[in-house]
Amino acid sequence: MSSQTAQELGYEIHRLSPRLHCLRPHAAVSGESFARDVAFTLGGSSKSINPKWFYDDEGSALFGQICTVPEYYITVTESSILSRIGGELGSFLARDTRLVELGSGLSSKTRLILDVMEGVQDEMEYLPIDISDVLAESCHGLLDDYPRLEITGIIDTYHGGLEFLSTLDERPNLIAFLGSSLGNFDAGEGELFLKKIASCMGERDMLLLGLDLDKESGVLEAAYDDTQGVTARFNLNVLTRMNRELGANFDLSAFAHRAKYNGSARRIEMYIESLADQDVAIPAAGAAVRFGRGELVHTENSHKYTIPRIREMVREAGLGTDAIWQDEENRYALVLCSKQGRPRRT
Ligand code: AVI
Repeated sequence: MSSQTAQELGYEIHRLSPRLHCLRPHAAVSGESFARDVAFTLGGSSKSINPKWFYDDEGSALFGQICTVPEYYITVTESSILSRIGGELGSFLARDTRLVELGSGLSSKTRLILDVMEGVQDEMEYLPIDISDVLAESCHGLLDDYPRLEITGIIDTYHGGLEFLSTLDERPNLIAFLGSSLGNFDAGEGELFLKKIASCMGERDMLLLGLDLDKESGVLEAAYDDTQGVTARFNLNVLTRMNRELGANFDLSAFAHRAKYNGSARRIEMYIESLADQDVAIPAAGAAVRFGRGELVHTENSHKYTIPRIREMVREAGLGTDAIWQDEENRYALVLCSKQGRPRRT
């Protein structure tokens, strides 16, 4: 893709090194849209905060820490499956398959896929898409370790990044959407997003989807309320962000983190509970919000899946399931899908 096309699509191009450039939309997510959004979601009788606001620098770093706490089995389990299936995954890749990653964050699991690509390809291309600036930082480390790798980072929403994908040349893409991030979409929205991904896929593209499987509530609640309190800090950090960016006056000691498993909806729900009757001003949002003692502010859903449900969602998105890999305890699944069913290289 030429730099002219990127500019026509409304991206600023930042050349960070000869093998790394990042694209950022001219109209980046601004403080104004954060203010507008929280004014709306905290303004009604049932309060919520969109989890997309979790990921400022501190929130992204805290999420990185969550991935290492013993109770949060998701990251280690996914990584162990990826390490185990390397050769098999490699058999699905062409010599020119480009890796596209939605929500790459710290790119830690990316390395496991790049290791597979390194065994199959002479030149490797990686296109991470993430709303957070952490993307650029993590890419520098990858360049040092993979001398044959070229990276184009897209600092944008998933939707923006997927639109960008459709402007690229005909090389096949392996779109990785890992960490069970699909689970954070609202009910119904995840299924729609899967359809959106499928609509951007060509005949030679594949999707590698990491999804957390439904399990005992105790295991799930511990994963989202770890004993070190990292998830609590991650959840409450959104209030600190409002204090800093929107001039709000949240007293963090008057709010607490809560995580509950909702069995009928098959999801973990995270909340921030107000520990007192209190009023909070959010000047940049032009809002004064009253919280009652015990009132819950919904901050995140994390949906959990069964294998039949995954097969159904994939089918409804118009894709076929080429492979499903699980860990020994059936905690987590990695699913490879494509439009027509991908033959393996022999
Ligand atoms: C990013 N996402 C998949 C995480 C999850 O497990 O739902 C976010 C998270 N929230 C609390 N802990 C982790």
